[in-house]
Amino acid sequence: MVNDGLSLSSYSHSSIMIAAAATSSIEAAMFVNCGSKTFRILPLYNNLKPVEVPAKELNVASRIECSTKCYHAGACTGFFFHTVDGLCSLYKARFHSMSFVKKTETQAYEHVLGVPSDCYDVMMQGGDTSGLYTVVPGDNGSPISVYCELSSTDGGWLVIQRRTDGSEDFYRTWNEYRDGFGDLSNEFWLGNTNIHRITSQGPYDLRIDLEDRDGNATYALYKNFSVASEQDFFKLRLGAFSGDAGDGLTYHKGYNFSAKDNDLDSSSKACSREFTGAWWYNSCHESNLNGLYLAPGYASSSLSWSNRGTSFFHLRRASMKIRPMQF
Ligand SMILES: [Ca+2]
Repeated sequence: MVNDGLSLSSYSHSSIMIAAAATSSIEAAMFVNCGSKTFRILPLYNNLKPVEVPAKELNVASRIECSTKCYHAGACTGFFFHTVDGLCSLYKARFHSMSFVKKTETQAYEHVLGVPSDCYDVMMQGGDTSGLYTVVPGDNGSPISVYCELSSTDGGWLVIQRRTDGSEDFYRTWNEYRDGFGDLSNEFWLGNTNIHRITSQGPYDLRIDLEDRDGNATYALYKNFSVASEQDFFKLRLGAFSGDAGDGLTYHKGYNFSAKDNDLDSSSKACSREFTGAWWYNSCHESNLNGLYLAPGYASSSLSWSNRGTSFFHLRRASMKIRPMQF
């Protein structure tokens, strides 16, 4: 075992691939119930072991027995189970706050808190109907009302933005984007502070669904999505792209959020006012999902997306949603 002391925040993509590759064979064992506690498997952390010394370590016959030990160990928040030698390691800290080294044949399970911290928790606790839910992120701050997209095949998504019909005004101020606005059941922005709090809990996938004026639907998926705090200007953090929509967001990676009353972009112009939206403008954009709804004229001044800046598409619908990066 190489003690390279990797922390999750500084992970290379190859490390994530190692963890992700282990997911397919263990989907049947996504979670285990023990008493009133549910432990969900977190494949991102599989084949890894925390550098931190466990609160307790013992040999057991199965992961069920390991979860029982965790259940009875008071403050135990999760465990790592070695599927070959049966070593059961109990921890009292949440995994996303730890550093890891490689350890093959290890599965990671974390206790699902009583109150869901995102829509994946809602799903794991039995939620199967899309709609409004209340979540409390791991910072134990104030509850957040969210819209969860839940389905038996591809559920657990927390929607952070949606455009459908132009009924909501999206040309708004920094504070309105910070706090969120709109109707969670239709058009809205969840709020940069809320998005920051949720995505601070661990690595998240971002899925963007788009529909152009002719009804053609495409999507873009990004690994490792998060939004920084207001102190750090709600900077966009983003990993690898996949999908059939073209990559319209990587150009914005690492840039501040800007609104019409707060120009924090890298252009000498104010991109927010130039393109009548609020976004992580660079100099200026390859996507403008908070732009005016189907405004006449150039698509780039409107709710739009481009394929690496080559051609801009007017969009009729758009939505952005997140879930823990573990599928
Ligand atoms: Ca500027």
